[in-house]
Amino acid sequence: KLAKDTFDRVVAGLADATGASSGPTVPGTPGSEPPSVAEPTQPREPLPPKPDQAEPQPRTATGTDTGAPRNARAQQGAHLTTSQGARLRETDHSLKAGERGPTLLQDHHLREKITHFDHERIPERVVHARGAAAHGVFVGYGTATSISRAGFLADGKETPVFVRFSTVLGSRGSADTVRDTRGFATKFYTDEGTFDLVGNNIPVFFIQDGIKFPDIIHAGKPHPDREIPQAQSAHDTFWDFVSLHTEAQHHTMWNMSDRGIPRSYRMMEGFGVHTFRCENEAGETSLVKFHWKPRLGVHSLTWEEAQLANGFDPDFHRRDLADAIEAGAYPAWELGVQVFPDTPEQTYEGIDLLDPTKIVPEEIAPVQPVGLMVLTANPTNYFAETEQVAFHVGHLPPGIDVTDDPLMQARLFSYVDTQLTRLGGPNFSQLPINRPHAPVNDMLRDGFHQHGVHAGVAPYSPNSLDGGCPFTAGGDADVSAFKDLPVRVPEASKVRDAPASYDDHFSQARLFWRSMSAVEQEHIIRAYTFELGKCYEEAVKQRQLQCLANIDPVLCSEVATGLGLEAPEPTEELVEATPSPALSQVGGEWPPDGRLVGIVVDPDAGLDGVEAVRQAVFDAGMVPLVVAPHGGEVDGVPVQRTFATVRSIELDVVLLAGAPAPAPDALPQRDAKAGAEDASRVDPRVLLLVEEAFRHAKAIGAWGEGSRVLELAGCSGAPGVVSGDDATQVLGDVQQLMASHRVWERFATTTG
Ligand code: HDE
Repeated sequence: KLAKDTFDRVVAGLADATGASSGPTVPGTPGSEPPSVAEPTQPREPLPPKPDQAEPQPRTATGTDTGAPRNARAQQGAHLTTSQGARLRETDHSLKAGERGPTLLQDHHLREKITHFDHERIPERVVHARGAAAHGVFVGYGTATSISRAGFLADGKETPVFVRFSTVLGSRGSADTVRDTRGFATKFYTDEGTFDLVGNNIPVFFIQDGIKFPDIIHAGKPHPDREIPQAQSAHDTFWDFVSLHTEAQHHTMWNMSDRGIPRSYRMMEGFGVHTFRCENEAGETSLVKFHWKPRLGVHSLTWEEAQLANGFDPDFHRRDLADAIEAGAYPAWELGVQVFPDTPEQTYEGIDLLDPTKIVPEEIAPVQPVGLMVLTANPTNYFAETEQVAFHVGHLPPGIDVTDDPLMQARLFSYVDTQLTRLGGPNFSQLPINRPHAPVNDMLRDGFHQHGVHAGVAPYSPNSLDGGCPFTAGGDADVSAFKDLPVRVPEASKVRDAPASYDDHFSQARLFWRSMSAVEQEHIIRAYTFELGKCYEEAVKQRQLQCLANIDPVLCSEVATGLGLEAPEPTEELVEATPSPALSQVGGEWPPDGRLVGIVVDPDAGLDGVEAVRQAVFDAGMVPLVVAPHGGEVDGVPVQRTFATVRSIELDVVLLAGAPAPAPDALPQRDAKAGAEDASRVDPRVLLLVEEAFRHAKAIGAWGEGSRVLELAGCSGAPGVVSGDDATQVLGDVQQLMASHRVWERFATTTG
């Protein structure tokens, strides 16, 4: 309830500020303005950014407000200039000795233009290279003030945020829907300094100690000889490593589950992974794990959808995020915390809180909501913002601190180090997207790409020549971060080792497996079978089967059968694991905001009910897409997709308002088999759409002639397939089915 109030308030406030309506507005849908694209005839100022691209207020390198308008860009005036501001007469021809002669070295404009172009690319991130991001706002509920004095958590406090989602293994140009972990990194521009919560969509990690990070990443990345496969874990080096380094098995199980192929960034959970230490006003500390809970629920693609999307729309997640924000279907997450007493053991119910391969089930430590984040604006420029944003685990506000988790400790070192190469020097925090919104007065000086024009003569402390400025906070605990909590370090000898509790590598993988529904277990079995089936080395497959035997014998034997190998006996005792229902994605009902509803029409048979359904879809906060044999309009209704441009993966629901006959340019017809004659009377691309939507367990609805398509596709009367005479009634039934995301009973299972 609280979250809903806050969500409505944020969205309403935004509508007031921008004059935008809070409902979806896609071109061609009722209520939206037609886009105006005119050929330019006169010089004019650069186009202003769209309302969904409002960036944070620009600051100077030392943190003060520049007074420049939001979205101030390096584009001024109506005319083309050199980088020095000299007006250019033309830019289409280089300076040559005669029309057919050689190009002259003195052509500064040519050289400046080409040289800059030559240096447009910067090194991509060594991991998490492929990403998409958005601006938004975080609103505190005030419920966390008992554990942390961080000001951004106060009741009603609004803090601008920038969030970057990513895949881990693929390079910048790789596909979005690969099986992988997703990054979920949030920059809170708090009044007390920037807080980066650099998390993932999976709450555990492959390794317990940061020193192993290059190993797991080298194993997961493409093979060094052929540089294949791209953005995949289905290959020998990955499974070689994780089957030998068995602490990776829990994370691997999550990757093989539906969590490895999210439906949308908007429908992922996020986790801080490590345990943090929080401190309240009274100086009391507690141990805390951060969780992001999506308002739309946690949903995934099917494996076939993910594979199809990699080809048909490699930008599937990136497009989904930007479209939803542009349509006004703002994605939202509640930030929650699991809170544990800060005891010397740093364990909870026997679970080691410093071991990043372990979760604490929500059933024994509930996630308590502390604020709401709503993403409200797309980046204005991908490179300037999404590419240049630099996160760091050590960017912490007062009241939130690190722990001794050895993975976290290594990260504290790594993130600045990587930016030095990636962003070309130590001044990356002066880039607009990285500038804190709190005033900065840091005494850091010079270096590549220094934008600050620092005044004064004494960038050192103590000084008297600049009047002793800037002053430290001294003993004022309210304002100082890095308070250096007096946490006791156990008396110990230097040692390259881990505590005994880190030796348990299988019990939580088993807990996860046991918490899954039969459908989810089936998906996990098939994922392991696929991934290991893509390996060449039998020794690797057998070693991974041994790990599965130590997790669950049924899982192991099903995968072994798929691989045609013997299932080994467990080599470790199978500890009984109590299932955690919170880990399953099946069950529950969720809002349909921003979902895409395809409406297939037959222009030759009229659009009975289509307009009413479009309006109803729109009113429900979803996006109607009319699908027809050709573009343009049908009976005055705009067509958003043709049979040539639509594929099932894009649609959450398929509605059939007609049974369009094959177009002359359709796919080759089926040959004369039983029933083929009937089927050939409907465009085969429509049948394919329905067949795929059915296989992907999506809701399907039809009315009038559309019901004939269901008959021909052989799915009439099946679960989740609705037909009737009244179009809006059909839509109503379909909407109910959509609330649970998939028609789960359509999936076959072996374990249920
Ligand atoms: Fe990262 N990680 N990481 N990581 N990580 C990077 O930093 C690293 C780890 C995560 O959208 C890099 O700026 C080490 C855990 C995200 O810009 C790099 C270790 C978690 C992102 C780096 C870890 C993450 C990164 C690459 C083991 C989940 C993308 C570029 C000690 C809690 C942030 C960069 C963005 C990015 C190093 C482990 C999440 C190289 C050494 C655990 C979401 O510095």
